[in-house]
Amino acid sequence: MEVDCSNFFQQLPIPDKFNEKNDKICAFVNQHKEAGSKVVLITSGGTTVPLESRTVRYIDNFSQGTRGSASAENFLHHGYAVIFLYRNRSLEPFSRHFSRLNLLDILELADDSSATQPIIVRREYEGKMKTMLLKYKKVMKSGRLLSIDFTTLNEYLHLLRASVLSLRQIRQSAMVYLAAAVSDFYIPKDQMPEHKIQSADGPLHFSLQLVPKLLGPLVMEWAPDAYVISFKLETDKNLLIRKAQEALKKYRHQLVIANVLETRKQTVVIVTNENNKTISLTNEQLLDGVEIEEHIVPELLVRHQQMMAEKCNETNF
Ligand code: 9Z3
Repeated sequence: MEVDCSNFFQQLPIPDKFNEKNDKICAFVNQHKEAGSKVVLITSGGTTVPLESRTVRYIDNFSQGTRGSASAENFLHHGYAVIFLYRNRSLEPFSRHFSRLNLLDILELADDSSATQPIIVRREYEGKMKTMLLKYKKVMKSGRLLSIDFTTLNEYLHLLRASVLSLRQIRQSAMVYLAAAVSDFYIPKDQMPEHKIQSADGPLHFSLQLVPKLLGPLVMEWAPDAYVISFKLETDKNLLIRKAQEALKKYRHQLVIANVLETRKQTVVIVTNENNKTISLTNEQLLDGVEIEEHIVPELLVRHQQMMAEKCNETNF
């Protein structure tokens, strides 16, 4: 569906703390523009779609933010500055390695309650904790990670547009990596009840409107020089590559990463106008804790570098 994007945004209420978050994004991009760094915007996790203005109920999705947070660590490792636009309470880089653990089970009280360090990390977690803490502190000290959270679709869309518009100024040094699972459907503000829907009124019927595809304006208007990567998710593997190719043709961005829900941690296909490249982990690699993002990100760096070199040659010519 073709959209008049500015009309669509006009009816999306400005979310709480938007200006504060936007200021942080702009300051971050300015800082890295001066440093001449490459900056990637990573979107991660799922969006909620509220059913009431004073929200009690909402529609959500499966995404945990593994793809986004693991990719963020790999981009940081390769020297990129990262704007991590993530769903509140989904996985975040570095801390994600402890997300399945209860914090209180990681810590221990010292035998001697008067010890100078009364709380200690349990021995079995010490090694991993130290490794991640070192990486995290180093990244934060270098100022290369900015994490900005969203919950609703509305918040996500406003923050996405603000981040991409801000990246426009660094032109081809910007990459946009759209790993978030964003709802395709929503209830416009003027069709949403204000108060909690009453079960006493009987079965619930509501109709959801289509969210316009914003990849078009993102690529053509918001940051036309950026290297843009979208994701295509399907549950039917027979549809996957065709749908990814169609998206590439329609939105004219650089690359689509195609994945099937159940196998997304083991196999992805990198789809470009030139060819398709499958990246897969063996079962042994998976058991050894290898993550597919360790292989995806280096592929993207090479392609981004190539595009930057080509654009640079065009300008010199
Ligand atoms: C993805 O396909 C991501 O790889 C996943 C990662 C969301 C599957 P997790 O967060 O999962 O690690 O649990 N993201 C994009 C999904 C999406 O909604 N794509 C739209 C589509 O397929 C287009 S932008 O139509």
